[in-house]
Amino acid sequence: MTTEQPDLDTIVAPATPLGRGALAIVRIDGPRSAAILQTLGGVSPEIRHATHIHLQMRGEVLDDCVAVRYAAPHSFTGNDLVELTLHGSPLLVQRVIAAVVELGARIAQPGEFTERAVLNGKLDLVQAESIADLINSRTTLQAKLSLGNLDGVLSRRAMSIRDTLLHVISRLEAALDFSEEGYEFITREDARARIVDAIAETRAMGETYRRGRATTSGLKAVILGRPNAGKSTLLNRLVGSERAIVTAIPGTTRDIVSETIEIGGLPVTIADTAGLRSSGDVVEEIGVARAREAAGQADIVLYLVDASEGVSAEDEMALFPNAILIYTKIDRAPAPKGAFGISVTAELGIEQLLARLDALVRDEFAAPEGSLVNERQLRAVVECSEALQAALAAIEGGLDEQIIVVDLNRAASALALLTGAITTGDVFTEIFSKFCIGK
Ligand SMILES: Nc1nc2c(ncn2[C@@H]2O[C@H](COP(=O)(O)OP(=O)(O)OP(=O)(O)O)[C@@H](O)[C@H]2O)c(=O)[nH]1
Ligand SMILES: [Mg+2]
Repeated sequence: MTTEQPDLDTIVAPATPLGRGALAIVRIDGPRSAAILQTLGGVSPEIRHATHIHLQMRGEVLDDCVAVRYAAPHSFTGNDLVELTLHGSPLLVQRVIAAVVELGARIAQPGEFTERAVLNGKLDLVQAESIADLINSRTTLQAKLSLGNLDGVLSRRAMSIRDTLLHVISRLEAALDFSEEGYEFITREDARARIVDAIAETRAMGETYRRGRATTSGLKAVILGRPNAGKSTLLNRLVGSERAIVTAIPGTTRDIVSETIEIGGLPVTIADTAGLRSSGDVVEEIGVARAREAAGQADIVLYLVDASEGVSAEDEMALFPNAILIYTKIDRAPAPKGAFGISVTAELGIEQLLARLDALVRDEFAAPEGSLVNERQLRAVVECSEALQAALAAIEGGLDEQIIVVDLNRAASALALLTGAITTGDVFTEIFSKFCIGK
């Protein structure tokens, strides 16, 4: 059985990157997908059975492939859907797609498959967003967060708050209906307690955003210090290659040199910068300005001081109170008592530094499952939280049920907006335009 959706376009796109590989997948979604497969393959495979098919167009062979046909609503999108696993040549993929288009499909917009899945209630918005994040994830921790949200951890959290609010709303409304008889279906104290709980829970959700964002986008670390402190040497050691030029001449690095490595399960982009001093050299001055700017925006600042020189008037660590102070070249002179020191040349303190960074990233930035990961999600939670505060003020001020219900409804709608239970077209466009074609 297939569902008739005559108005829906049939769309097609490669689901795998256009390159050479063993296999390439083309997806066709919509009411004409099965008929198109029938025309190209001469057969209509049984639903959900991987079937070997020779694809032809006007007698010309396109490829032999494995086709799987899904019938609405039991597919990723919820529509009739066909997946063709072709040989992994961009030429074959293009020819098959051209044939499918000739038979009445159109090329899909970016994110259109996922958008259809959301429209058909197969995924909610948070889950759809987590597909994009999952595809873009570079570390296991990032993947874990996205998989959790795809599995509905965040959505369930939001929905459980919403359920509580709906519980309170329905009882307050029932009381309104029977106000003349003086019935009460929830005490004000009980309603208040539930609102207070919901406020605490939304606040906790809002607080996950900083970590959620850090985890999905990765962190920025900046190595700062005076010329010759050993910044470039440390960068090279951390990334494991001669990424930056190292010389004994102070003022070697001018531009920012950066490289991304994994620390504490997150991608951390480490930037090596120009040594801080006023040299009078135009190029160097620009480099120093860039170094300060980068450090101002960084999540982590490593401030390096040559142990044999100590801190001088030109040092600027006071401007970066959260910086990790590291004495360098301790093979030549010891770090001051109690201070942390390294030597790249003698391989001293490097393991400890890495362990410290690892702990810092895990303790301060790594997101637990169910964290908010983007601004859209945060906006919804903040809006909910504001409406709940208003509801609390109304209930504590002894205002009418009607007024409390308006605020609670606003809070519940904000949560529905988070998962896309109610959604405007604009939000959809914004979210799905960030996907690539075929997703
Ligand atoms: N003995 C010793 N020398 C080091 C160590 N680390 C760096 N050096 C030397 O210190 C000098 C400066 O190193 P760089 O890494 O270029 O210093 P920098 O802070 O990047 O300097 P600028 O780019 O000029 O700001 C080079 O000659 C390095 O070989 C170390 O741990 N021990
Ligand atoms: Mg340098």
